[in-house]
This record gives sequence, structure tokens and C-alpha cells, in this order.
Amino acid sequence: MTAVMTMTICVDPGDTNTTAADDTSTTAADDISTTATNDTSTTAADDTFPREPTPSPGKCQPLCCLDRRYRNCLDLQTTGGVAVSGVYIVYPYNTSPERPVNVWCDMTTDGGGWTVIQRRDDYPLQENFYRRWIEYALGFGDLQREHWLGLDHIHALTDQTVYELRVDLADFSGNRRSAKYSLFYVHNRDAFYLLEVDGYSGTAGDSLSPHNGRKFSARDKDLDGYGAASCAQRYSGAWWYAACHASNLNGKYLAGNHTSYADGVNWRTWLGYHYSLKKTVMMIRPVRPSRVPSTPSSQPTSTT
Ligand SMILES: [Ca+2]
Repeated sequence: MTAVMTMTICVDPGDTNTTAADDTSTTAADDISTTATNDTSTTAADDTFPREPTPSPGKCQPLCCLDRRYRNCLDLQTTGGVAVSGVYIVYPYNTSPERPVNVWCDMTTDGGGWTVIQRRDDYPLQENFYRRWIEYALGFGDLQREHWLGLDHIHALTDQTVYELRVDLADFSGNRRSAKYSLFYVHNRDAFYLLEVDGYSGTAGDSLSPHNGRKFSARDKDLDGYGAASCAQRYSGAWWYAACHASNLNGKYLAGNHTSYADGVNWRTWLGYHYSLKKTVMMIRPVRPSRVPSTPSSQPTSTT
């Protein structure tokens, strides 16, 4: 019989990594060539928007009776019976199954089982997202607040099986939208974390598919599709830039309307290049085979 292990999951409240934003003295540009549509016709509020996380700095979340290593938040939910959102340890790596990774699991939104890979929100201490490529590879921030999980971890997760992505967005007027993609895969570091994304549905419009097939660029690594400049530097972010972007969720936290062009936390098909969103959550989950409707068993054929 498998030994039962009782664990307590803790988050270091001092691990916030909040530093002053770097100099982002880039100029506006109007030569962004994207292929996204101008779908801004969505008005319905998304009532499945995730609840606010409940930060509890300094406190630990008891996680009783783990008897195996869970590979992702859906595994924790379905196999481990975990129903409460929070920080948990998962073991996402196929090649290093002993390697633990702390993640925020959203167990309530849209059925739960989501592993959060990015979160921005209007906290008093704003995280700095204008960071180097290696920092995006390894991850940064506070899991209970603003953070980027890290491209190595995101690759490991999406390499397990077919993953879907959900992007939840909010503005400063209480409006919410979401975008969901039935396929989300991030290649490994050797492939510069190239993005594969497809199968959009939702209310925010599709501002991520234009980045399909693009490598990940940051302020110190220009792997974009724009020869004349660095998109990451010009738009103060880090993303799968083409030439340059339809979404910039790691851009500057400009808190609503801004006169500068496309350097905020922008999602073009909802609020465009001059509105920096209040809240963003990117989260991923294995596609559940059970969602495919079962076909009725075939009727026996009479031979008489
Ligand atoms: Ca470039």
C-alpha cells in the first residue's frame, strides 16, 4: 500500500520581487502589422471570471494526505480531490519527475483545475514585468499576486498532453472578458519557447492567434518578426512578438487609458492599443477527453 504523506504548502510572503520598473523610454510606433480581426462586438459579461485570490501572507495551506506526485492542477483536482484555489506543489517535468514546482491552482473558474501561468492586477506594489529573457524562462513574482510562472515550467506542463489556455481580462470599470484556446503549446528553450495556439472562443476577441508560430522575445533578446527594431523594447514587454503584437499582457501597467501607443497591458480586440487592462489571468489545463461526447454503441445487426 502506498505510504500516505501529509504536507503543508507554504509561500514565503517576502518573495515578491517587486522592483522599480526599468527605463522604458521607447517611442510610439504605428507600424504594427497584425492579422487579428476587429472583433469588438462582444458585450456580455463573463460570469465565470475567476474569483479574487485570497492572499494569506505568512500562512500555510495544509494539504492533507498527498499520496502521490500530482503533475498539474487538474490532476490535483480530479485525482487528489483538491477543491480550494491556492498555491500547491506539482511535478510537471517528464524528464525530471522528482522536480517540484510551486503553482497557483484555480479550482473554481470554468470547472477548475487550471494552472495559472500569468497574473496582473491592481496591487499597491506593482510587479516589474520589463525583465530579461532568462527571467521569463525561469519565472518571477509572487504566486499569490502578480507573477509569471516561467517558460520552462510552462513548456513542461504543456508537454505532458494537449493543453488548453484561458485568458481572463478586466478593465477599471468592472467589465470582464475572456478568451479561450483549445490548443496551447510552448516549445522548449532550444526552440526559443515558440508558441502554438489555436481554437479561439470567447468574448474578448482573438488577440493571441496572430502570435502563433512566434518565438518568445524579451528586452534583451530580439527574436521577433520585425527587422527594424526590438518589439520588446519598443512596447516595453516580453511576448511572442511578430511585427509586433495584437496582445501585450506583459507590457507596462499603465492603469487604463494611455496616450502612448501599444506599450501597456493591451488586448487589441477588446480595448485596443491605448487602454491598459486592470487584471489579466492566463491559465492552462489539460484537455479532458471526457468532454468528447460518447457515441452510442452500435446496434447489433440481425442476421436472421
Ligand atoms: Ca526585431
